[in-house]
Amino acid sequence: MKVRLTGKDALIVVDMQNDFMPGGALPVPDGDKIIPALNRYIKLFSDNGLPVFFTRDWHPENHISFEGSGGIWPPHCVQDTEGAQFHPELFIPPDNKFIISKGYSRDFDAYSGFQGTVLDELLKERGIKRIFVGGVATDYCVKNTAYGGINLGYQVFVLEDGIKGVDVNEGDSKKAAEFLLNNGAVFITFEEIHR
Ligand code: VGL
Ligand code: ZN
Repeated sequence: MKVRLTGKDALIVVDMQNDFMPGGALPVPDGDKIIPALNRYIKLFSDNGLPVFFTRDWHPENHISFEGSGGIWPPHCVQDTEGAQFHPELFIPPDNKFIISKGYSRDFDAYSGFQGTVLDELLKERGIKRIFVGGVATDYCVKNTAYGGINLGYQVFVLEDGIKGVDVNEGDSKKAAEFLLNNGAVFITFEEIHR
């Protein structure tokens, strides 16, 4: 499918933070391998004057999602730590970009970039109708952000060449992709964007 970008499109890059990359606290295998592809999307959107949103996991110490605090995850993406920083090779455009922090309260977790954030307001204010979602992890925050967007009325494109999953259980990422497809998401690759 060929897709032509319009002024009603926005890019959402999910959680490309050090702790989710190989060597980090909660690594997504090969999470860093999608950076060149994501950078191509980021430059394309940015060059076309379209907004780019970067979500980030931004947990306090002792966050409920952490093992030892009742959760299932090793501590990760603690606010203001190196692990919570974006990967140094991720291209952050100088303007028309937005950082969306989520999971910032001790007692709430957020797999979706829309949960407890102003992401929906920022998109609606700008007249955005279609969102293009990439990043990590396919089976958690990408899935929930894309699904959140669908439920809020956006047409959602998932970047097939710009996502990676953790697959705690084998097949989780595949299931997440099927779930999103069944709910109306469209999977695209960079080559399918008309330029
Ligand atoms: C994520 C597990 C815990 C994600 C965040 O970004 O997909 N996964 N917190
Ligand atoms: Zn988290």
